[in-house]
Order: sequence, then C-alpha cells, then structure tokens
Amino acid sequence: MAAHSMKPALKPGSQAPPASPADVDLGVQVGPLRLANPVMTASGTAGLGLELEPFWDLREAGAVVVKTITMKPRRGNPMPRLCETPSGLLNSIGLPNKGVRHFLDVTLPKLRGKAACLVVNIAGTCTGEFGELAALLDAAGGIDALELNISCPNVEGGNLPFGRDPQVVRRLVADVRSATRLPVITKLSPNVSDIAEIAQAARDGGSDAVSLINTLLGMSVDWRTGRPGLGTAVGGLSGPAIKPVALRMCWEVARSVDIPVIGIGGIRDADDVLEFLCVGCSAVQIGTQHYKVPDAVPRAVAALRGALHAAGRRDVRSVIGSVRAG
Ligand code: RRO
Repeated sequence: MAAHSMKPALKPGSQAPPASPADVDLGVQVGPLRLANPVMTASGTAGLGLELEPFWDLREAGAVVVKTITMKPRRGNPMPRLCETPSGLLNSIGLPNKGVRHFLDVTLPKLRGKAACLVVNIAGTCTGEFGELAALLDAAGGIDALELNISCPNVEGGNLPFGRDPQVVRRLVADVRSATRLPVITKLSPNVSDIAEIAQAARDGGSDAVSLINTLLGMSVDWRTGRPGLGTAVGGLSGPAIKPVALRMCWEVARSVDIPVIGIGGIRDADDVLEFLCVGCSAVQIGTQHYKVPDAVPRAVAALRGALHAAGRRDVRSVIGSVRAG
C-alpha cells in the first residue's frame, strides 16, 4: 500500500492541515480593516513608529499605531515618567508631542507607505476636539484608521474626563464619526466600573472597533525617602502584570458588543496573542514588550505561523472566539 493512503481520511467539512508554517493564513478582518496578520504595535510604546524602523520592516506588523497626537504641542508630565515594578511598568508620560500640525507637516510624510496599515491615536482636550483632529487627519491622506484615546490615565489625575461616562463616550464617538470616513477604533480604560457598558456606548456612537485595555492606575513608593516612583505619584501600569485583567475584560467586551475587539495588555509572544484571540479578540497590540524586545512584533508573527501549523490550523481566524466558557 502506498504510504500516502495510510493517512486518516479527513472528516467531511474539515480542512487539510497546512503543509508548512508559510501556508498558514494570518489575515484578519477588524471591521472595515483587512489586516495581513493580527499583531499590531500599541500606541506610545513605539513612538511615532519610525523609532522601530532600525529593528524591522514596519510592514511586518498587521498595523502600526502612532503615539497619541493632540491639537496643540504638549510638554508631558514631570520626571520621573517611568518606573519599573517586578512584573510591570508604571508610566506617567502625559502625552508629550509636537501637535497635529507638526505631525501632518513633518512626521506623516516620513511615515506614509512604511506600514501595511497606519493607525493614528488621537486625544482632545474637550469632546469637540476629537472630531476636529479626526477631520484634519482624514484630509491629509495616508492614514488607514484612527484610534480615539479616551483612556489616558495621565491627565487630570487619572479622572478620565472622556472615558468613564457612557453618554459622553457615545457623543464623542458620534462627533468623530460625523467628521471622518476613516475607520474608528475607540481605546478603552480598565479604570471604570463596567467596561462593557463603555464599549457599548462606543459602538452606539459609531465606533468600528474597540481596543482594550489602556493602562491600570497604579503607584510605587520608596518608603525610605517617601518618594513615589513617578513624578505624578500615580500613573498607568502595563506589562505582564496586567495580562489576566486584560484577558478578562476582552472576554467580557467581546461577549457584549458586535464590533471587533482588539486586545492589549501584557502581550509578549504568540501564545499570548492566541489567548487573546481565543477569548474573542480579532487582533492584538504589543506594547511594553518593545522595551525588552524591539522586534517583538515580527517575532510573534513568525511564531504564530509556527504555533498554528503545529496545531494543524490553516488560518488564525479559527481561533477567534474559540474559548469554551460560559
Ligand atoms: O502619555 C501617556 O502618559 C499615556 C497615554 Br497617552 C496612554 O494612553 N496610556 C498611558 O499609559 N500613558
């Protein structure tokens, strides 16, 4: 008998396993965005995107997300702005950037064409400013989507002026929706009592997707000097410490809204990526890991192919929402 006829017959409807990791289809759909793979960079941890260029070709990421742009230039928060803790990083950066005019005139021309999908993260100082920023960026061309940062923990003492009240969130997103035809992703904070309710408000306002979680409010202190680790005392915690919280929140949100969820929070490698997809995320963002492994994104993408091939999966989409719980 020929060796090939010894293989077990495929069950009706099942697909042949991929012949090699290169045959695994990593494409995902995030609302109107078609991504070549589900691994994005997280805003803020890759600067304006260009900072990672010496390490890898930015086109290898499903999408590159630029650090938050505001209408006017901002200097950021007092030093120290970063503080390491045993399993996570505290930050209080405070949105330093040169403002949208500089971004449009200087940065965007350098970024155009460098990423497979370019997402610009924006923050306003009032709800109307989000719409104004969206209109300006839309008109510039070369941007594939906007991420609305309604969740920065490092303004107004962590009070989240735009991210906590569902009615404010719905109005803000609706305002942006009417200002742009670009896909809109709303980035949510974990520092709320019901994140699913905020996700629903974003959906009701017309958001195409939600991304979560931004950082968790945290603090560190040196008891000998009495000095907190951050200049603002309180800041946002990211990294492996927050992964279980992020995974739980992504699961909750994916069950309660009918728009795509992008998972963020302590993602380091392909297994982490697949865990977030399993609980219902359509894509993920890698952030803090960049400080240890600047090419974490292409590494995760390559390992994703290997892991799916080893599991006999032809495509990554079969993992999305495959969690067996409640
Ligand atoms: O710049 C920051 O301090 C910052 C921002 Br915009 C954000 O969205 N999340 C965060 O942890 N830090």
